Amino acid sequence: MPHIPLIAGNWKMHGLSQAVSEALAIDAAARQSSARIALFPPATLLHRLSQALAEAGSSIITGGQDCHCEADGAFTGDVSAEMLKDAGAGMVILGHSERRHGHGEPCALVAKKVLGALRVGLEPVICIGETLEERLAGETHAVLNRQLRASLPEELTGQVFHVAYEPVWAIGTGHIPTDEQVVDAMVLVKSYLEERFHGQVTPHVLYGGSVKPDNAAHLLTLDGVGGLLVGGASLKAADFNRIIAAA
Ligand code: G2H
Repeated sequence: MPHIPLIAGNWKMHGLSQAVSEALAIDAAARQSSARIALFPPATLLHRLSQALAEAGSSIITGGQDCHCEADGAFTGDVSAEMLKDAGAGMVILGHSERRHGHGEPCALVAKKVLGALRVGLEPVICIGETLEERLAGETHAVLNRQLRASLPEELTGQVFHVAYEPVWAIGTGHIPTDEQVVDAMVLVKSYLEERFHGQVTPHVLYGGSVKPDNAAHLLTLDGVGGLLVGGASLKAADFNRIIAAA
């Protein structure tokens, strides 16, 4: 499995033009770090931010927060993987719970989007995670296994991709799972990947959900955690840079 952690900042629907300077301030910390750093700004900022980072000689990877599965067509409001790539992206988040639950995206659609990303060489970060109701009903393992099986397309073989475990009840709530719960999910994901790919792929398996500067270092010590997907705490360089420093 990879030794270099991946620290990813998902800006969600936050950020106007001036946020580009925040990304450049994050670049300053990224240069001191051996971790892989990725930023997922809103689509409107992707090109500008990618360009500014490239001009600064930054190694930060940029990415989209979602994409359509088709390359182009009459899909009002959608953005294709080709367009993300053209705007400078190297990665794309797919199947985030805010897409699964807020936009009713089923696993089968996530799998198609993964194929769209791979078509142009974007690294998909495929999100999975159980709701609180599912956890309380003892269904966590079944849900995660089902999401993995159905969101990772059959055509996925040796390509580069990543998996983010984000318990829905931990997202933006300040509630962090126990160490045991995080490790349990990591073991499940890694067992699934091992069984299916027999060591041919080495995805980063990220933890996401209320990651903060004060808990990042600890989360990264947990068995199997290969990086972090950070939402709210990635918006300000002052916070995100502390998380980068913890990696
Ligand atoms: C989970 C996470 C980023 P936050 O959605 O993907 O957000 O860190 O705000 O819980």
